[in-house]
Amino acid sequence: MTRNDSTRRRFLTTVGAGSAIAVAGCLGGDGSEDPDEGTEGGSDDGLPPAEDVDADRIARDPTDVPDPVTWNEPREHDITIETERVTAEIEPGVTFDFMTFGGQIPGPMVRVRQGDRVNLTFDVPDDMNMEMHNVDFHAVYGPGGGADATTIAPGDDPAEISFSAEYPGVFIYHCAVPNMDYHISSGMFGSILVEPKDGLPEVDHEFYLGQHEIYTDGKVGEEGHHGFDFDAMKREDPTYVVFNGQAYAFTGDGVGPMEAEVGETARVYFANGGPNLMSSWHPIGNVWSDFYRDGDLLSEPDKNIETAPVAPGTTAAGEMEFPVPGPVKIVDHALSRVVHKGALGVIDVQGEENPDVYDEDP
Ligand SMILES: [Cu+2]
Repeated sequence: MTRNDSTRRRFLTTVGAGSAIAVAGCLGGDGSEDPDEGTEGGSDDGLPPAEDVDADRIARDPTDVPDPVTWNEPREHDITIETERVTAEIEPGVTFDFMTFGGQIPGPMVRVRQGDRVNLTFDVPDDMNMEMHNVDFHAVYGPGGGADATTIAPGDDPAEISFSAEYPGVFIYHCAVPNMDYHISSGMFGSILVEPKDGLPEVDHEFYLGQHEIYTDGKVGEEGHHGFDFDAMKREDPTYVVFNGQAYAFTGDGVGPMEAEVGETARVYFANGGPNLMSSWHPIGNVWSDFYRDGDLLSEPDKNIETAPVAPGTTAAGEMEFPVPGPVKIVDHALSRVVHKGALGVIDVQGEENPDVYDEDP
């Protein structure tokens, strides 16, 4: 049994009738099956039943962002990152064994100022799986971005490293053991934000999203417990492409949309964990009015970018204004990933209509 129809209905509801995007037309109004579906992945014997979950949701709250830097002198930060295995739902009825930094996806955002010192403790509890783990920060000068010195096995004493945040920007961190593609695809990535000495522009909201691919041995929407499909990963043919580990998480049918008011501004930090696919990052019904390409926070941001490439292994940032109410849908504009694989999040913008800017009934 698949849930493709309900997934499609959810997408159509979320996108809304009359949406400017044309993909709705590709779905067919009759809910008929895509002839390609049902042939990918999975075994004829079906999946084992869904397992008990360890957490209500794998998706980190996108507002779970540390406060902006307010200090003007270098500081020291003691940070602990602990790995955690979590069985959770990718979408309702579909369970999967995730590997995480801190129990949710993406891993906790680390936020410091250029020149700050970070003392990192990295711990892999012995109830983790048999695999070694480590953490490679793209914000760190040093072997493996810290990975060489943090490689430990479950139950080992925690690893400790200390580094100076020498160069500003927003960066990814990820597990970088030899089979790192498997670990990242299971959820082991997050972001570290090194604010420039002059700080960042003030905004009303900051959101934190992480895109990644999940390669399972089931079909998309197939109820039950999905195992990991290494061959699909090697073919770079994911079952799901998701934001914060969960299909359609930040929609009305998921854990709920992100929220903003007309007249406010938002900056979205967008980590593409990959491990393999470029994201074509686009806000439907809006534009990245200031776009920090590749996470570069020193150059002047690019202006009014519609669809921005975000390479795997990158955290980019985009700022938006909200002059009119209505949903802004964040997508990977490789749209089959939106329609069929889960890459959709919504910012619900509430407030007064602004017909000077947009009038839907003139
Ligand atoms: Cu790992």
